[in-house]
Amino acid sequence: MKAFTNVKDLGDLKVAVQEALEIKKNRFGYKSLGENKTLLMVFFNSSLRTRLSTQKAAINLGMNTMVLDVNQGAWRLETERGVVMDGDKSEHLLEAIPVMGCYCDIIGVRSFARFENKADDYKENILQQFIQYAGRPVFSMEGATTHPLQAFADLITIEEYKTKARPKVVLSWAPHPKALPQAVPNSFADFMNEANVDFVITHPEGYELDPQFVRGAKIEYDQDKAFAGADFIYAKNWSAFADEHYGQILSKDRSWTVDTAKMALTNQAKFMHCLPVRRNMIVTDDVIESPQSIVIPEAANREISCEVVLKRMLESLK
Ligand code: AN0
Ligand code: CP
Repeated sequence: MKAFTNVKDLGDLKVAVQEALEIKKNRFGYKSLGENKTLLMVFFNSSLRTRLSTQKAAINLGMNTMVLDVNQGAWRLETERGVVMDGDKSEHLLEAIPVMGCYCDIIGVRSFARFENKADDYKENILQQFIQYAGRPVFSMEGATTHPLQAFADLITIEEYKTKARPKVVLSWAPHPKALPQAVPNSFADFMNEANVDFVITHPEGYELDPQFVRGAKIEYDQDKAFAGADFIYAKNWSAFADEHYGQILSKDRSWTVDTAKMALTNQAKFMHCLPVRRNMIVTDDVIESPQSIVIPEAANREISCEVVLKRMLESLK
């Protein structure tokens, strides 16, 4: 595997989930694979889970890890070609990326949507430059438009907790005070559309996601109707995708917050969220603390989804 940015990079998803469940039983089983190999993690944005779970996955595989927080201690990076660099940016990505590639074998990159230019975000301007110029396998640790390590961990979690062959999985928009990217819901839809689940997306009008990720998924604008009979509720906020409102907050309607009354409409659904989560905006204290909440095992599976990706990348180096 030379790049990991979306579901297609995993090939057969059933095989990938099986591989994940095997690795989970024996997570140090490939410790020699990463011997004398170095992972570089490059963060343009904050992280708790991705930072720790990715390092842990690399450690499981016997790798060394290095972390660069671009905004803390590195030179400020210009990302656009052709700019006269007479401002506050001291170095260009076009030098920085191949230099980073000199010091490592695999690179992970976190670079969120900037909401300045929709076309640049949806071209994955920064991540694609890493893929093109690093000379190393590159994986997304959440790009501008996708968060595939999260969605893969989510799918593994659903596989572990499902009680029927084809569960009903509902992706629900929920309110949040700040504008958030569409990466998490995009990737969740990308993966659920390839999985054996009855997939429904619910959100207020105006929050339609990019059709390349939604594909044939059912859209239900009435949250209560969507929740009826659900086996999994996956809550997440995102900002608007439509051109005229791109990156904007259109609603902070707290009637969309996932609470006990809404969960009572479901088939005793498990509650999921990628975290970090704002309590009593996205989900009430009661729901996230209830036995139906599986947000912690979901986060734990980030180590496993990443270990599968790193293992496949290490195998491709040989
Ligand atoms: C980010 C997002 O919504 O994309 C990261 C989630 C994993 N969340 C925040 O910025 C709060
Ligand atoms: N879910 C997730 O990616 O969390 P972090 O932003 O803390 O890495």
